[in-house]
Amino acid sequence: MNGMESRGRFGGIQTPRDQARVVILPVAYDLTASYGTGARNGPQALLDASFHMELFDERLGFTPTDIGVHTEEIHDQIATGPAAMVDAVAGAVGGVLDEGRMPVLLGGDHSLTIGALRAFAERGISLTVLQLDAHADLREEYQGTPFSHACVMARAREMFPCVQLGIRSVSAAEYSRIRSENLAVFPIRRLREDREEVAREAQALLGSTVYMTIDLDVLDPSIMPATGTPEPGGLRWDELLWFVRSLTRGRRVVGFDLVELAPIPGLHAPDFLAAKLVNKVLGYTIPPDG
Ligand SMILES: [Mn+2]
Repeated sequence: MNGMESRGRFGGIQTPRDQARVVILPVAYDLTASYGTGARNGPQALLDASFHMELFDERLGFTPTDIGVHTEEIHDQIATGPAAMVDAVAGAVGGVLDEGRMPVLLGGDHSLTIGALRAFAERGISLTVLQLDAHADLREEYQGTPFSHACVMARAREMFPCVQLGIRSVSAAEYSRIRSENLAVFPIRRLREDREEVAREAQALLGSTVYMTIDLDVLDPSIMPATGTPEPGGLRWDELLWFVRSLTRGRRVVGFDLVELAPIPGLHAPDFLAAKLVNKVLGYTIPPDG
């Protein structure tokens, strides 16, 4: 049923695009990286790792990719800058939406999310953005562009309501804004104190339709060192899966992205983690029966 085995395709399988329910868009982009670079190599490393991964999910009892997954060629960085990159991503995601398929973006820089959300906004799709991240990303502008990875959630909030979890690094201005506007930002401290209560509060804020953006730096650097701006005190693997599952259950997830994988040569565990996370999220959000 699955297409021919091939590297550069998620899980080494390829369903023809016109039969796929999910289209994976790998985007090699890190133009706005401010500290560690190399996120442009993230998509290739994730896809390579996914080739060695067991596609059957032993907890779920099925193979998430059986729903039909098509991986596009890796989109290369557009040198003309962040705004052009956001436009390109919006176009690619829009094409997937117009075919009635679910877009999954692999980054690359977190600013890709702005383009993805714009595609939904342009089509009048209403949704809530669920962000899992160490950073609030609420800066209006950063290093001369409003399309920086540090501005993702500022742009997202112009389009959609947002729920932010796992946050443990904010600027003074971001801190003030979160307080004064009473934004739905759940710091990691609260996730640790009482995750059931945080999940209940977040569920009440999420609508029935969700777009999820996962910045890998939400995880602890001990298991995810391969990211541009690692922050200590992050989630463990099982904690992240618990939140993803709790917050998406019963909701329609119309798309998601996994960003900021910046592979470390010779250290393949983070690449494998990222690949496995995509498979897990697919399994949680789209059961084979629809
Ligand atoms: Mn981040």
